[in-house]
Amino acid sequence: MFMETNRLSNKLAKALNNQMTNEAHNAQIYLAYASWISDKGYEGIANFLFRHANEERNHMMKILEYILKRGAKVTIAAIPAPGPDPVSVNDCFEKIFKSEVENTASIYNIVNLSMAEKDWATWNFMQWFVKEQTEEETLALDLLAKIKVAGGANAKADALYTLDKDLADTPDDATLAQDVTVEKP
Ligand code: OFO
Repeated sequence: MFMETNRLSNKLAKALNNQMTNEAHNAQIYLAYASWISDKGYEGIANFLFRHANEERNHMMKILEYILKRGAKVTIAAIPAPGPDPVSVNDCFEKIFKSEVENTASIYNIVNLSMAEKDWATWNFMQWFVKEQTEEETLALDLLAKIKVAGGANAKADALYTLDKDLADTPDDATLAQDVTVEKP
């Protein structure tokens, strides 16, 4: 008999494996939207979204590493397709916000599970994702604010042109309320 070295419950291992697929799915969404918008000629926005696809893949890898390090089994599953292309830049940003909010719900679900099981290692690991999701939602809300100023669903070509230029230089990370200081509001 070998000694049991798996430090994750079946339930948590399953939830974390699912979350890996969610992150991969989100990477596909960003890739699809970036390609769609690049085809429309908005390279600044496309670049921003391509960079973000990489972030989602990194999230997936982070979870994969964690599962392995806790001695549980990683199962690589099929990634669901990203769904239909957006119909406008406004629709694209709304869809991004929606998928980030859904992802937050699924992260919170794992936090709840880890708390119920008193698996503090997983709880602690997941706090990085809780903060990351706050950042991702802030970023998505910023996109919605920008497209609103540009005219929302009726945004005209010149406003979209400016938005495209703006997003080309937008940093990948948002500043969170908890990171704000008097010196750096
Ligand atoms: Fe993985 O952060 Fe967005 O979804």
